[in-house]
Amino acid sequence: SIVLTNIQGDVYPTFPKKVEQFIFFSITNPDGFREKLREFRKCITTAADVVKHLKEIEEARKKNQGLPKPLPKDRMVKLTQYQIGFSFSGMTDLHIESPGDPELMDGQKKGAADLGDEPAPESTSAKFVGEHWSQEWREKKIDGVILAASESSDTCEEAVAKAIGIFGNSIKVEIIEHGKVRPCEEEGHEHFGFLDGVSQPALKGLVKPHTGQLECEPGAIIMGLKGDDDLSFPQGRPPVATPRTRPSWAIGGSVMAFRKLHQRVPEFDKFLEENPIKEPGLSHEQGVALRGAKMVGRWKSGVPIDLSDKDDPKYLDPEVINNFHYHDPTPGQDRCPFSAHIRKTAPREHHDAPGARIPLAPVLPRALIMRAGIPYGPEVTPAEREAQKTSEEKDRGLLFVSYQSHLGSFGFSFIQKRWANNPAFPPLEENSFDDGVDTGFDPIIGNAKGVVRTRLASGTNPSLSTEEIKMEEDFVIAKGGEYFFIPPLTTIDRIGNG
Ligand code: N7H
Repeated sequence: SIVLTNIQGDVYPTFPKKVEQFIFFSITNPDGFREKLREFRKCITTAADVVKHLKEIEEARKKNQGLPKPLPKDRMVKLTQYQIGFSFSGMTDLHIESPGDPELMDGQKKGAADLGDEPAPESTSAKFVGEHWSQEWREKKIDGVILAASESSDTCEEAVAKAIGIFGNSIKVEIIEHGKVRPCEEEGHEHFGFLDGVSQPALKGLVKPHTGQLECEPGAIIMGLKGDDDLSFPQGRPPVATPRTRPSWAIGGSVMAFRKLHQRVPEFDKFLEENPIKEPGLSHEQGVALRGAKMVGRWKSGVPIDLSDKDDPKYLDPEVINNFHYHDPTPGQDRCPFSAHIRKTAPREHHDAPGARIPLAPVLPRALIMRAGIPYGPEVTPAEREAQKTSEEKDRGLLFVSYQSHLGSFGFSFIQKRWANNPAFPPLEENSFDDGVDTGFDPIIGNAKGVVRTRLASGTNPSLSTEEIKMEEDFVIAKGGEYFFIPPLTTIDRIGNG
């Protein structure tokens, strides 16, 4: 059974938030830390708390129906939310055993070249200077992270001060990352301008899915629950799912992937301006917007291009917005390119070709992640827009967060490495067309530094599927990140009690 009071609340159902700070710390005194953790434990927001909070927000919304949006301040439900997690070095300090995830244990820095963030150690190409992890993310020892999320900058700042105050000198604050939703109409949109947080998997048994919403067993996200499986592919036989063996202290836990992803917004806009889709009856602006929608798989509003070749608000209905499968009427890419960000990272229904080397069908319902990121950094300035270039002093992007029960089998790093960074995914013999052109990179996050300079992606031109866009620059650059085990509350108690 699923005990919501034992699961931390950003894992599921994820914190509703406007402002969030991530406090990355090292543990200076493990015994002192355990003692302080007993006090901090009372502040942690559980899944049960968030579920209750979301119900209150919904009720407040209903009461406010007909009133102008956003909700008047006095009717807004306020809650400061906290979560805590540990990197493998922190787990070692606190004598937490390993939940058996090699990438979590190695840490993200060691895996950065594999994620495509850094050239492989043997490559010394000067071209890639400035596109690496930032110095602080390379050098700091990160043992854990505290998330503090709230409704306003002031309340979030207070929450951060309170958390740091509780732990006192048992920790050293190494890095703080500041996330904030974008202003006014852009609220909920990431910096390229697209609505984010539209498609989230519904955990079976916990959430009644909207029409077409992707569903997964809770074990894909939360350790030890149904669906926390390992898959093997014995030759000539159907794939075999084996439940992972989890020690009791890991049940209810999850792995958080944190990534600081710098976004080059003026450069992305320049690329679209220079590569509009040209079709009779389409203005330059419409061609620019269509190219962007084809690269992402949704219009900026969130409307999926698989459903509509126009940015039509009638598709924004929650019962419609996720109701597509890329298979209607054929599994081709006339409407949504195989390379589009949302199709690369969640291919939905995929019909395996007979004899496919690695069948995708059993992987798809498991390769779903819970996303809980937030934008960071300032809005693009008029000077940057004019220069079509990100200013050296401005850093903006996404503090990407995902939760999964295992990173490399089906979680974040599986999706990043095997799908987004892999120009041959989905493989040609499994595509419905065979014209000798690779699908190409995920144009948004596909990443292969030190291997290729110019990234190609096909399928984004509806009248010419073989046309490849050539991206000389990356639009998203990882500046740092780490993986954290997010323990269940009973294990937080166990750690606190030494
Ligand atoms: Fe992505 N973007 O603005 O283009 N993402 N993403 N993402 N992403 C999604 O459905 C974006 C990143 C996924 O179920 C949307 O919420 C940007 C990483 C997955 O249909 C938009 C960055 C990874 C989905 C963006 C970024 C993923 C998804 C559509 C980095 C994992 C759900 C809105 C700066 C490795 C797909 C929505 C589905 C959706 C964008 C990062 C994965 C607009 C800018 C690193 C699984």
